Amino acid sequence: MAQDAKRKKAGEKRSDSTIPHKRNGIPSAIKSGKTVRQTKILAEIDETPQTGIAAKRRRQNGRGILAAIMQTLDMTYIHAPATYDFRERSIMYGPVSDMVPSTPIFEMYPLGLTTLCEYLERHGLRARIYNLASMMLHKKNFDVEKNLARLSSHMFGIDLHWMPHCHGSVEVAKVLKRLHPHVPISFGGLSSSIFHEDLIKYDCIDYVFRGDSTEEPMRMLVERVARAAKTHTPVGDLSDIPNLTWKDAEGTIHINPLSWVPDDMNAISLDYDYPMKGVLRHHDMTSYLPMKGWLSYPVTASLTCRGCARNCATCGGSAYAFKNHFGRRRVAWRDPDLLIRDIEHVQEHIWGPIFVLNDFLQAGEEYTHRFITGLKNKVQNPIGFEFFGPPPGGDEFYQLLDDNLGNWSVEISAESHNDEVRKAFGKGHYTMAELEETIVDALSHENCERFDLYFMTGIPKQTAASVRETGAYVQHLYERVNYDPRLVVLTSPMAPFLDVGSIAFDNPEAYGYRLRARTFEEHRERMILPSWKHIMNYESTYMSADEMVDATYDAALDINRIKGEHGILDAGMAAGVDARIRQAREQMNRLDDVLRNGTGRIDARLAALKEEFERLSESTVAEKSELNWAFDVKPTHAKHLAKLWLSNEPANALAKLTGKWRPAASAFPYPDQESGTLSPAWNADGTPNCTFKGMATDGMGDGRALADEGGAQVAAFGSVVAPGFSEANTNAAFSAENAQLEAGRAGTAVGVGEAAAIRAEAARTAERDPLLEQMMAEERERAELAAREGAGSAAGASAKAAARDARGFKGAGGRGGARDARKLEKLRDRKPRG
Ligand code: B12
Ligand code: SF4
Repeated sequence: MAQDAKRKKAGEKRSDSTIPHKRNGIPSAIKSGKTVRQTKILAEIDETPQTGIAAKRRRQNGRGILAAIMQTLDMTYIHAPATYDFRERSIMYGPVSDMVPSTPIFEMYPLGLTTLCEYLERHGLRARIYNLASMMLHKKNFDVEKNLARLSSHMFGIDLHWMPHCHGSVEVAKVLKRLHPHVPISFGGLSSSIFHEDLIKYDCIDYVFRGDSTEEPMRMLVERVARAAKTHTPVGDLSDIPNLTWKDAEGTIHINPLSWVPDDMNAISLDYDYPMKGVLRHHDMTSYLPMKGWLSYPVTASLTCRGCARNCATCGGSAYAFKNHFGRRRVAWRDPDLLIRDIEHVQEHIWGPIFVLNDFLQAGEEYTHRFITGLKNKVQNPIGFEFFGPPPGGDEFYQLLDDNLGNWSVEISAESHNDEVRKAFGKGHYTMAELEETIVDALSHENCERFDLYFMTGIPKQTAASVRETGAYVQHLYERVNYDPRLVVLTSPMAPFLDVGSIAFDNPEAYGYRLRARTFEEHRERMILPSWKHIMNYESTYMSADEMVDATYDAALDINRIKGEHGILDAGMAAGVDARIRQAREQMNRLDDVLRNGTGRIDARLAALKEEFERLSESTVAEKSELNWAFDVKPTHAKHLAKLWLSNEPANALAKLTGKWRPAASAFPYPDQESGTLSPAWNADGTPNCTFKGMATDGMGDGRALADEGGAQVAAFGSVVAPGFSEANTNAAFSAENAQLEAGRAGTAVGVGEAAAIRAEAARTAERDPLLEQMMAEERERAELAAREGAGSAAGASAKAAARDARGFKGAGGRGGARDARKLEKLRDRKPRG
């Protein structure tokens, strides 16, 4: 009773009444006993025939207690699919993932899982990654519950970094809690940081980490939870762990200050040592794979920083979002020497292309020079750089790339060809004319391998007519570069969500949006609607959802036709994309018809369309393998891999014999994570290190702030600021938010419900429509059925159903992806350079 009253007071709701209610790994509860459900599942495993895993388990029984002790890890990170039961549901995801290598269930896990694991390993803890989404995609009829039941860990961590995982992450947490009721479950990632107050209210979630740097806070918690589990003592008070939102033994919610925001990114490992050693240690490749088909297309990423100096209106990773929701007031850079070493080390073992993400040009001239000249004679894999606008220095800068790299590529997202629209989006810091110049400059350089240019539909002020003009603009652009096939233009919709935590999400009306989902639960509901048009959490006042779908497909058709006609894209591939776009459009019409004119349960009506939905939810707006770059495997790769295997396998086996896991930490030394250095926007002596128009009074920091030409404050001392940053190219809301911040930063307050990340007026619920109501009624029915059958949740009911083969989704990788990439490279090579 007392517990219930406290929970009510804390605003907590019981989302799963079947879960025995022991809070957050209170270790007195960490017993060897299993729940009825867990015992049932393990019994089922043991009743299976004398083949496969069950038989293997029996064979391993001889190792008994030793193996059981050894197999309990301190931490297991699980990456969930975006929609948990995607294998059973019929959803036309559309082109939501066409611009990333993943399939529409977004099986790629955040890079942070590798840095978290490595950091824990380095500190004597044992951690692994378990990419559940990848397992569900790769393995026919993969049984989620049976496999999750087998995991043995003192704590679980589930990433909710990207909002599309709001459905899958929570459903997996529910299943895990049912199977391992005494093991605490933690959440983390950018979206978790925003919705931490909602997440902690779930019975199945014990801890939520906020912020973009959780390695050290996580180490503090895992150490305590693991120690408590081993000694059968309580975890105790956690109020000293930074960035943590948690529940105590009574279920009372606590929000610790978001005070752990390191100023650089040098204490973490991005050298891919951990995942390679992890695979060898656990003898399990699939659960570490970052995406479907990765083995045939082993792409890797290098991150230059955490945070961003720009303020694009719809971006949940903008300076605004980082400042308001993740407590970051300056960009945290990775030292260029470390970045170079990361790249060198990665390519010893992995032959795929390396994407250098987050524009390093923001860090200034010195950083740029050190990084690029430092790469000379060290890069053998294809390498590409993401820039947020035309690089300063134009031709001279590209010459620097040519002088130091034998093969480089560039990627820029212009979003719209229309300067007004781009300005409203927050990319008014350059004009389209300037972008054209930079494309011409880049392509005039011999070593430029490709230049990827992205457009996006659904951004502020963009009308359907403007989207449809994209084709004509792209035609003009290709004419200007003489149809150089190294220029690869792509377009996609802003889908499925307008980023939570972005300026536009927090101020939708000011940016011409009507939100269809504001709260966490509303987002979860939308994830199971019939198509991407329905799932979207926003509608623009400049074009309806239907207009957006149509205009997106039209623009994509035009761009594809231009590329096909002029040999930028292989004619066969272009014809395939053309057919798929047209079929996808027809399928959307058929779906509307089924929804409008059909009767009975919606899920039953959609079931017949499932196969087509899957086929038309990839490579629609563009051939997905266009994203791929060709690469070669060299004998040195085989040599290094053999060396890695030889130096790890026998040692791992030896450790196993003594009932231990051998550490999988990086071989390189890294310091512990701390806070400390100043942002490149400010010099060490406190003077501004960027173009600004004046000083203003800051309500947050030390009183100083940068001001724009009108004298308005644009950023406080110490916060992230891009050169040329001004109110004109961001927006009024930014200043308004800054004014609000004087009273304390939203999302970083420590009182429950006080200055929450989502302000009260923004947290009001969105309007519901009849389709959503009907689908939610169906979900309730499923949940009731599941409860009667003892599975405990709607998703559990689906999971119990025989899982269908999910190989309908291909992703950008696979042998087909690599073959297409080679074909396209040959096209590009035909073009005379210079
Ligand atoms: C790099 C990047 C990517 C890379 C990701 C590489 C990778 N595997 O991580 C690529 C290009 C593949 C990508 C794709 C997408 N991205 Co992206 N991406 C970014 C970018 C530019 C930087 C992210 C970053 O700095 N990460 C570093 C830090 C913050 O994260 P991290 O180290 O991985 O993890 C740390 C913390 O987040 C936390 N954490 C993370 N997981 C967990 C789990 C637990 C249990 C705990 C405790 C902590 C924790 O701790 C980690 C270690 O300290 C941001 C924009 C920005 N400026 O931030 C957008 C951003 C994150 N992406 C975004 C989106 C929407 C996407 C896509 C969904 C787009 C799409 N529709 O295709 C896809 C999803 C891909 C998928 N899963 O398959 C949005 C997310 C908004 C939101 N809240 O949902 C952002 C904010 C902006 C944007 N629109 O691009 N992205
Ligand atoms: S440049 Fe814009 S879109 Fe890219 S991460 Fe920064 S704010 Fe987001």
